Amino acid sequence: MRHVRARYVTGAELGEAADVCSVGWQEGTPVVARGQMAGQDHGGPQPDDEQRDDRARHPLDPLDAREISRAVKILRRERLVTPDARFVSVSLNEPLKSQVPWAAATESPGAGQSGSDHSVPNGTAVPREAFIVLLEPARHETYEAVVSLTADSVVSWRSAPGMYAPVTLAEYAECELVTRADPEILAGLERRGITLPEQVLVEPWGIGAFTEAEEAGRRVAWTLLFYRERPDDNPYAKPIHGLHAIVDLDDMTVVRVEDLGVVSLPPGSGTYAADRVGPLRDDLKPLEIVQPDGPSFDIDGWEVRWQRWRIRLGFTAREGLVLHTVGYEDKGRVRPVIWRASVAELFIPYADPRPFQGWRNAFDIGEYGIGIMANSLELGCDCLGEIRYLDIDLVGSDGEPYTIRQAICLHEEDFGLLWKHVDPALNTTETRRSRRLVISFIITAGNYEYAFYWYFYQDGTIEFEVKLTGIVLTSALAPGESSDFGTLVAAQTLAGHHQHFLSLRLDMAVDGLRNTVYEVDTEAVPPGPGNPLGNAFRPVKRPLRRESEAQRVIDPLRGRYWLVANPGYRNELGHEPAYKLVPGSNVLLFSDPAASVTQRAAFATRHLWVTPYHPGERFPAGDYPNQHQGGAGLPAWTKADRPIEDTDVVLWYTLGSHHITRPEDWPVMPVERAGFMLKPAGFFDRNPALDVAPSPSEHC
Ligand SMILES: [Cu+2]
Repeated sequence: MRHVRARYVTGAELGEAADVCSVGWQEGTPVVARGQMAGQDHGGPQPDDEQRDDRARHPLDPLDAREISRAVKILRRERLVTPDARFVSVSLNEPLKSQVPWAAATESPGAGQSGSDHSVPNGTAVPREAFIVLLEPARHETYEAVVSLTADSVVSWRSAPGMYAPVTLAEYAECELVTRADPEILAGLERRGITLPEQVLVEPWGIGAFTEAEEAGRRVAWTLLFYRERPDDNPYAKPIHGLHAIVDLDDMTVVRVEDLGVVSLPPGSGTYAADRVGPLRDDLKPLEIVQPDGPSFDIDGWEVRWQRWRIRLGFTAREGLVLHTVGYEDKGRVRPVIWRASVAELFIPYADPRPFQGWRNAFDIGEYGIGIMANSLELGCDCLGEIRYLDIDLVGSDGEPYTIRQAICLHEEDFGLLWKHVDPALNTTETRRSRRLVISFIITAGNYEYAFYWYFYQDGTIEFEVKLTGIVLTSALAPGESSDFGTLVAAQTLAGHHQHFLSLRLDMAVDGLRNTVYEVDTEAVPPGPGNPLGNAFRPVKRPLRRESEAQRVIDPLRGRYWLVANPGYRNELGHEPAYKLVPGSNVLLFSDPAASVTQRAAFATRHLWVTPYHPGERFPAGDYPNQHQGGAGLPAWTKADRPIEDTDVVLWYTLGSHHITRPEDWPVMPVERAGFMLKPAGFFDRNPALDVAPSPSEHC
């Protein structure tokens, strides 16, 4: 099923609703002020379809294809955008918190609001704006523009000097063609016995800080080459050793080619397709998820309602899925939990120190963008049960919008036990099954797949999980050669050890915007008069008062977690309402502190950073990590050591997955998981899932 866009109220309908006098949002029925319905009362022209569409959107709805088109059209009309300009992204320029009713409501005592009334304060419509990143290859410049769709004009336009725009999908494809056609590359391929360049896979990689003097100021990428002996082979089975092109992406020319010497191609084909792996198991009986009455959630435009949860969805070219205004309905009002959550960086450093292999690291968000890598889920079998999908609209390099159909997946899952107790004396059993709402999207980033899941539970818990799969990155070894920096997964095929670091940007709003973050460790009490039996332990809660105090690492042996509390309220038991961030398994960077890769990914040197909210602070490695020398983002902002107590805070959680490769990861890797939880801790007065009904006995 396709998602249903919010419905615009026609002028005729509005005329019938004579008492409508303010601009506002009500349950699925956006209405406009009578005064704005020109032609009805004021004799002006009818609003055209485009303006009408503006008003039918919630302020946080992602831009649709028509809005993307209009934004590009307005920018081309008002500014000197050359025909060669390449559009990197056109995404919603998100309104200020104060412009969105949910946030306004969270500022007042008794945080939260009833239902989902989206009335805009003061009767003024929130302008729809697009944030555009484009590059002018001939000028070697990156530009940022804000375009107002409401005012039909350019609000701001500036170049970003010295910043290198991310690589677009079109450039990625063109770089492959240019590299394959380069005479030096062709000669290098021939030296390796490869005469079919069209079967060579070229992967452009971000060059980071490794440019040479003659490449200074140029927007370049370097390449890894792989070969498909048969067109349907797995290219990563035949890494082409030692042949690399440095490509100027603006000019789309090969700057230089390096040939480090020939190593023969590994013999394997690395196939994993069903028709090429031999006999398939045939002993699984069907397992079907049936929801005869459909799923229990509602989707209204980009708002999702399930059980007590209220969530708005968004999507950007850079971050992919975004959660907005996550709230939990409690005693008749929606209590805010998160203002905005997304994966803000995805960084993968590799361990191998050999020439060029040592350059391998990727900032999949800052150098490319994970929204543009989203899979269309119609082709696979990624979710099971009653699925609802959302399409997303993005911009192509040429400024034309395109749609990724079924990019976001929503479904419910049975998740085993929610709670249970048997009272033997009464001979009673109370058992509740857990159901969770799953909101997900999956990307293909070159060799790897990342599947991102947000889970919402009936007891107020939110969980984030990433599933890593796809194909491990390989390099070729000479026959008999081995390496400490990877695992031999097939003859002459080294799967390099590496790590994956996700930076989750969690703009929290626990019962409102003013929150304080505490670190909570558990400590043993020294034996003595207060602990005569030596058994005592207790949690010790310490507020993180300034940014310098809020750069922390996990400590599982102390049971460390971080509490995001609202000091302005108390629950019925006297606790500050809070959510705790509970780390799962995690790891730190192994690269040297002085290494350029560490400098560029300094956010990954800590698991938790807390900053005061600033609308311009969105990406932990800075706005333009591509070719950046390092130090941008979190390390730069937090130098100011701003106070973070009882204020609007953003948590940045670094989630690391450590990947010492295994033979079992080849030729395609079974899913590896990593994640963390946000759990209510004093947010409620008791188990909030007591009111979940027992399952009908015929289902047990
Ligand atoms: Cu991995």
